[in-house]
Amino acid sequence: MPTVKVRMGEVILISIDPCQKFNPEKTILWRGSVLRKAMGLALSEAEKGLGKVSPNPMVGAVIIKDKKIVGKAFHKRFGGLHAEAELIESLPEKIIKNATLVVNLEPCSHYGKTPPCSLLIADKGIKKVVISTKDPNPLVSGKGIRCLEDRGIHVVKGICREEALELNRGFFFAQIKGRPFITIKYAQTIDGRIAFPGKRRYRISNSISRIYTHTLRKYHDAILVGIETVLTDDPLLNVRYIDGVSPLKVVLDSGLRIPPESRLIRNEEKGKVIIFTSKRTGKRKIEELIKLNIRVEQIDEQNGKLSLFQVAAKLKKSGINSILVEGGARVITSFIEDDLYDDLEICISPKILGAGIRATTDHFNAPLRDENQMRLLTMKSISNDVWLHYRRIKTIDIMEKI
Ligand code: AOF
Ligand code: ZN
Repeated sequence: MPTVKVRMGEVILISIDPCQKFNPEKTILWRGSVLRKAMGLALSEAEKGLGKVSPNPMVGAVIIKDKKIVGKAFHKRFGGLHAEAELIESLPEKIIKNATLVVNLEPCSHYGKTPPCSLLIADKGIKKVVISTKDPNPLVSGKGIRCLEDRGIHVVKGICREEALELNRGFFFAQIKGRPFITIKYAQTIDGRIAFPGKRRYRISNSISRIYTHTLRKYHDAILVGIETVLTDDPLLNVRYIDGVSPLKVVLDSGLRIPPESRLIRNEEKGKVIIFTSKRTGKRKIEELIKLNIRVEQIDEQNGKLSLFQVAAKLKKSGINSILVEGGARVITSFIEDDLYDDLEICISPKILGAGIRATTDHFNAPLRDENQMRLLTMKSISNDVWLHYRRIKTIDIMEKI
């Protein structure tokens, strides 16, 4: 039975329960919302590629024949077959002929790692293709749709568009804007403190909120923190408590103060840590870290801090479509000051600290800047904590143009 599934708290995604045993014979769709339900299933399929396909988008596909879903597939790994090709290869030719294909992204039209899906679809005699959105990739953008229409295939567009945009927001945003989608996340007390003064460690959010934090982590390609956070908290920055692939871990460390014995370096999963440091950092220190399998990138400084524009550009070049900024205050302030953020995920926990550090530092002064206007996407209570998810109007405008 179709269910309403809430993913990451902010998206209501109509989907077929993925735990339900898939029985193509019995899956008869209701009239009227047939396409939305089929697209819900395609989106659930697509999401199975989370953590495995980036920087490619997550794509799922479904075949409908005689009003029944007869097959489903998804893009399984970066460089592998696209969802449509996976699906077409898995079914007999006579089933595919004259069928309807439902897929959450415009089928591609380029010769990349695999031949164009749009040609394959046409060759196999599919008569109707249903998509959520255009592919913003300039190699495809509209050409896949045109290729299908030129071959007499009816293309229905815009089904579950919002959900599809949300699922691949990093991919869409990075394609259009040329930088990763950036989410700033922090937990604060009800008196607005994110930490004690000095180096004392203190946990603000509750243990159930922690699971949500790890869910946020697995929906991003990279987690970024400043060196102060590493020195104070000695974090692992991986996905725990839930299943999921850990993102790339990024540390901003202009003086390369990171201790080789920190957990981030000791527990390093191969090639999963990048440290950005200044061009003034001595070669010896850098070499020591490289020997430990850590990637170190030297970048320019602006106003005494590392250039976040270069950080964002280098990460995008490394295939990172989305970044979760996890603090501390200096780093959060810098991303806001440099206009490099899209979403805010703020946890408010019923604790009172009195003296302590705020999310933005004192020198920061941006009263009522138009740039910072946001829309509340969701508000949820997790045990005793409240989570606010905001998105900038600027970012919403960009996504709406797709
Ligand atoms: C589709 N179906 O399942 C995916 C698509 O490097 P390649 O050759 O795999 O091409 C990657 C691009 O193809 C990617 O940037 C996006 O535009 C599109 N991804 N297209 O028809 C799929 N994953
Ligand atoms: Zn393709």
